[in-house]
Amino acid sequence: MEHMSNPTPPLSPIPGFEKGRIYTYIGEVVVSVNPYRRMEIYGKDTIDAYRGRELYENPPHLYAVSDAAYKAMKRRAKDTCIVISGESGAGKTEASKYIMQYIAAITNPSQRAEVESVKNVLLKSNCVLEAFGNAKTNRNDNSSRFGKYMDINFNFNGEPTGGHINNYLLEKSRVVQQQNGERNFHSFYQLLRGGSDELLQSLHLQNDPAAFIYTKEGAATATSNNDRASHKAVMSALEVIGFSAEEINSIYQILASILLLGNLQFESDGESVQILGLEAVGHVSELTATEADSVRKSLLFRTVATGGGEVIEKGHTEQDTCCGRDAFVKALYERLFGWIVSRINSVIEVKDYDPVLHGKNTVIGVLDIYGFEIFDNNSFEQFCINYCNEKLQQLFIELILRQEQGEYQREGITWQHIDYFNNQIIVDLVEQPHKGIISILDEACLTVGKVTDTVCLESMDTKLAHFLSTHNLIDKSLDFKKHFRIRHYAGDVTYSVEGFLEKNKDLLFQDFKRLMYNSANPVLKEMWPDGQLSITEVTKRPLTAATLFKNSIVALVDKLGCKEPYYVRCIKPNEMKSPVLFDDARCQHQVAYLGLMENVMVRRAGFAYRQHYARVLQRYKMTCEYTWPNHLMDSDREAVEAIVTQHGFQDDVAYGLTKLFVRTPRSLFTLEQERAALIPILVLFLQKIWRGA
Ligand code: AD9
Ligand code: MG
Repeated sequence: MEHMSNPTPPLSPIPGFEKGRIYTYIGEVVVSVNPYRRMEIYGKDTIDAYRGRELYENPPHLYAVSDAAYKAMKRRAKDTCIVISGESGAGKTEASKYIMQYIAAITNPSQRAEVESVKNVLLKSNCVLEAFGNAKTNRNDNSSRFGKYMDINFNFNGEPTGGHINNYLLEKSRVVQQQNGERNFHSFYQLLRGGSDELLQSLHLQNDPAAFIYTKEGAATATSNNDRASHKAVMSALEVIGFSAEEINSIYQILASILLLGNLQFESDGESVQILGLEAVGHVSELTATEADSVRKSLLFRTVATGGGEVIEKGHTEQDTCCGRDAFVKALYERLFGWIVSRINSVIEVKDYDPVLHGKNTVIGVLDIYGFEIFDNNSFEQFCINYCNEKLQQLFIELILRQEQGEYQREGITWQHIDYFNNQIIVDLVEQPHKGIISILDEACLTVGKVTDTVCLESMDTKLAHFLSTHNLIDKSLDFKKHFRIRHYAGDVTYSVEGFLEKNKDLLFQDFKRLMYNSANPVLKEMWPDGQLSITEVTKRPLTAATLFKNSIVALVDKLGCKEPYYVRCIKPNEMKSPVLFDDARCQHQVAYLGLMENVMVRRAGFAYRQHYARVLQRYKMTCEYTWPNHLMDSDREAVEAIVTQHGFQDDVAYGLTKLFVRTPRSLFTLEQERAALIPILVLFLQKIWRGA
């Protein structure tokens, strides 16, 4: 772990990685390197070793930071959060699961049934959300295609009483199209490969992903996921969480409808559009509990209100039919996902909690969101994902600085300012009202008439001139006026502007909403409350996808900002998913953009370790003749001074009002070693006394 505190060179080949030492610290920030292999460091013994211990008492581990967050929450009644960041495939989701498993393992020692059941649902929810929200991408076989923030609620005893999951912008475009070598969401393959013949028959499906347009691309794609086993696990998780048989069936009916709708073919004779093969329409109507003729009509026509208030049906062009259908299935999937999350929330929400009766309710939040992405072709989704990562980087900078500064001020210690690379300017470039990229996109979407993606790109060029002139942040370039490039904190990303406006508008004909609202299936109906509006009541200008996303991320950052933060920074060691390859250049790049060097510098200017005097004393008093077994000094602080002086590292510490600050971990290791050496002697000594008595 020493390498992190040595800035030159930033990261040289690390023997630790091959030996399986995948965690290190910068202060309290855990830096983790994805091992790409199963590690024997998450078992019960390890959990026991970390339970209730301080950060430096054990080798670096996720469990230590989880314990720190838990202790802060329990002892000081603080809301805390653990923010996990890093690029796609760096290990965020795995880390979030280990954190949750740890918290589950160390709570509720008395095994109270209601607490166990909350824990069980929290743990099982991962499996379900991953099935519906993750997919194989070219970066990660199990890539999160949605952002997840989970609050776990605790009562005054520190036992989990419930939780709440917030999900952020599911990448729904994946339902209809995937890049070469990628897959649709796992859920489709799990159903097709794992569903029983009987189930598939009832859903009018073949058990072959290659038979469906939406799953064809991914059908032959090798993945490390076992779809059949996962299907079983998801079914059982749904049951454990409390989904009824009808609800589970409805979920599969929706998935099947999507696949069948995707296979529909349309034909135009120049005047009107027809659906080829009406049998499938019949199946969709059966699966969605709607009228076959209504399904057909929603696909081919849209109801419009004329200027005079008259309502008429207007036939689609063939292209509109396809686009309308794609928008419909994307919305079906997105709403299904949203409904699953809210259904889980309804099970785990804290009920009947009376703060007067039960004491303060505190939370630990765990954030696992999609990592920074650069693909060959980057679209609107990558733009949103990367903007979100910019926001989180902002938060990291602010909190880490604020936390340090605040701590030194509170304890009366002089603080030395360290300069950071501040990515605020890139955040502004994207989100600034009236001037940023999102505003320009929104304006283009609201403009009546044909504003194309290219026209929008042109207007970016003029409107973003103020950014261009002062900072070389955006580069409207390159070939054929279809791209623009942003200098993100984590690297340059070239976005293809094609489809940006359509994805931002995110239009769905009201006819589809009404169709679903009129379904005889209550689950489906519940997902489409806005379908009850008639065409004349529909709000004309709903918020755009980018603005909705921005608002949700701003709210998230606010939420995190008022909690005590703990950080896990994940690093991807190589592009090959190899357990033995440590690509220096790739790692150095990540270390640089994650701001880890500045983080190290702040810690070096400051102190790596700080602890309350009483706690230092309790742990190390045996290593000093003046403090063992008890000290006779006026305060714990003086006793700690005696320990520090006896070990000769008085130049490496500062004495705060309530805490001892140690500059380098080395001093602490000396103490730890001495303590470890003394323990057997002490045990012998105590045994002698005991026998003598
Ligand atoms: V993304 O932004 O959602 O695309 P993540 O979440 O950062 O990404 P993930 O946790 O899914 O990455 O990790 C990718 C893969 O690395 C996993 O599927 C595992 O195969 C592997 N991995 C990650 N962390 C560990 C670990 N601690 N032990 C073993 C790991 N394998
Ligand atoms: Mg993930």
